[in-house]
Amino acid sequence: GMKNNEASFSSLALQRAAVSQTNQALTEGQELGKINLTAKTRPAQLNQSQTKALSPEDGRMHRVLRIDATLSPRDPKAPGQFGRPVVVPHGKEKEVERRWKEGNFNVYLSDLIPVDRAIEDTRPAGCAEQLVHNNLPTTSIIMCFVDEVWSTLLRSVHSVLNRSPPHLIKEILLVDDFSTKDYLKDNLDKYMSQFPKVRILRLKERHGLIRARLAGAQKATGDVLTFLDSHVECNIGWLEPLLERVYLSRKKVACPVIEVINDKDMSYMTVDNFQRGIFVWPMNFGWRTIPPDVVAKNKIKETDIIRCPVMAGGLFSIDKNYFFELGTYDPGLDVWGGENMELSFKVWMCGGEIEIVPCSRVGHIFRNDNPYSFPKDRMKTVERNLGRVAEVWLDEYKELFYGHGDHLIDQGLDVGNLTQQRELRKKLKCKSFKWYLENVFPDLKAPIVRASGVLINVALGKCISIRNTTAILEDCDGSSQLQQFNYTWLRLIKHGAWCLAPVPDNGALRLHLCDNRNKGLRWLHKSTSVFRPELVNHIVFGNYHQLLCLEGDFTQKTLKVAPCDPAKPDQKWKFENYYED
Ligand code: LR7
Ligand code: MN
Repeated sequence: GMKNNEASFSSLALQRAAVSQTNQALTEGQELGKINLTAKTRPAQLNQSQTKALSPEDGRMHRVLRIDATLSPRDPKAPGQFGRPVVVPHGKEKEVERRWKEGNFNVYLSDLIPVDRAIEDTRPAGCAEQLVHNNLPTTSIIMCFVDEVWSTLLRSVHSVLNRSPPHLIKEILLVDDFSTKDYLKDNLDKYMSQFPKVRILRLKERHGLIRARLAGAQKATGDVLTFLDSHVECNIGWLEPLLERVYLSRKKVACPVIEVINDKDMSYMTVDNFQRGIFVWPMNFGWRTIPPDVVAKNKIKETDIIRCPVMAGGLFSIDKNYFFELGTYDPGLDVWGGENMELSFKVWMCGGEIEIVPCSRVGHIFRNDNPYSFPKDRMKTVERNLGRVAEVWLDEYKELFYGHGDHLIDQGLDVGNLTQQRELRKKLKCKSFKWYLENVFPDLKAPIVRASGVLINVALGKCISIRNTTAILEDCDGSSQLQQFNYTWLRLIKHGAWCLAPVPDNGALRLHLCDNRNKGLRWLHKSTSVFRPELVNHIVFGNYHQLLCLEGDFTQKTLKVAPCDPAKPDQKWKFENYYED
């Protein structure tokens, strides 16, 4: 059957399930078989015969792990130590509640936990034995924030400093996106002055995370840019495997496995293996587990690199020059959202790859809502950003984006000027979205039309057929070209370049040259029930708008639009084929 898709923009920040017992194994095994789910180059493993041969001169060496100062923490009994859950002290519930909104997580508990707490080494077995090159590129860590909670921001920075080989960290750039909190001014400067590698960059107006990251990238001096959110905890050995990927190919964009720092008890929790970053229409990011049979058949190991259609967005390493070659992010994206889609499409379609590196783990506080305010409406901001992405990267598939957000079709989304972004795509000679679908994300359901074939009147068992510039009812004949229609995501009923449309005023039907922007051509098709034109200006009876339905009259062999009446069976229509689940 056909679902009526309600607009489904995630109104809340994405939650992530910590380890689950039941993997939602989806049935994409067949589709997934078409692509390389894992990278061909597996990381080198240390074995007995190699040990002797390995010396720094070989260009390879052991992983640097001993530099983790938090393995034996100062205070093993401190709350939250080793990533354990913290219990709210008796009588402090009110305070917890009061402070929650400072970050939309348990800020009270965060303040109780040491800023350099130890967390469990959650890497899959085998990671500690992996080898990386000893001449890895250096990286600049770019962490932008707006009104981040003090203890969380500090813990993020400490986790980078304590769990990264110092020689690989060129600098840590904290980009303050015009925060309003006083403690993020002098106090932060003072605190960070003890770490020579930490630099604070302050924006003079609120730019949002996209342009804030770009400001950081402009100032970065490392070979690689590593972006992080400002409420993370980098785990043991997180950095080397990311840089190793970029070192192997400068067009690889490497993401850690993002683990969960619980917003309620601040515990550090691991997540299921074998997850890819994906999206569903209208471009909502999500994770999807590779089905167990696919894992088994392809002998995918827990430590294998996983190639992803899209990245989550917040945490990744990318070669700095490559990032600029790609034209960075679209600087026209505002505040929050959509930039992960943009960069993912750009990377894949323009010759790069997005990978999740299972031996690299970073915890992130997942929360139900953004704690900061949006300069403009949050939903509209995200939709506009996604609209820009759709217009530049999705080609003919952009209709699926609009079609899955019902209101988007009519809203006339103003996405701003796109000339530069489209020219960039041309200049980079990027591949088509169709190529992306076939080669990177074959399991995405992306039917270019919603329904097709003959269009049958359910009660009469007769079909619509083209006659000159109009349409009539006649016996169904699937082989007749004149009876073939496509129902598109923009709700047009198309016969080639021609669209079925009601004649204004008299309710008759005619063919009109298709035009995606002409609202008068749109038909809402609900399941297998009725067609009705949208409320459009030219269908006006007296001085009120009315819902009109397509109606067949068999004796006359004619079609017309008439007031919708659920009791009338001659207003029920059905296409031969539907492509939605
Ligand atoms: O206006 C802003 N200015 C900022 O500097 C808004 C945000 N920010 C900062 C903010 O303080 C934080 O450090 O930008 C960072 C990301 O903002 P969050 O933490 O509110 O975003 P999120 O974790 O809810 O959302 C995910 O999607 C975003 C879409 O634009 C970004 O790509 C985030 O980086 C991204 N986070 C992750 O990928 C972590 C995993 C969550 C998922 C999925
Ligand atoms: Mn975040």
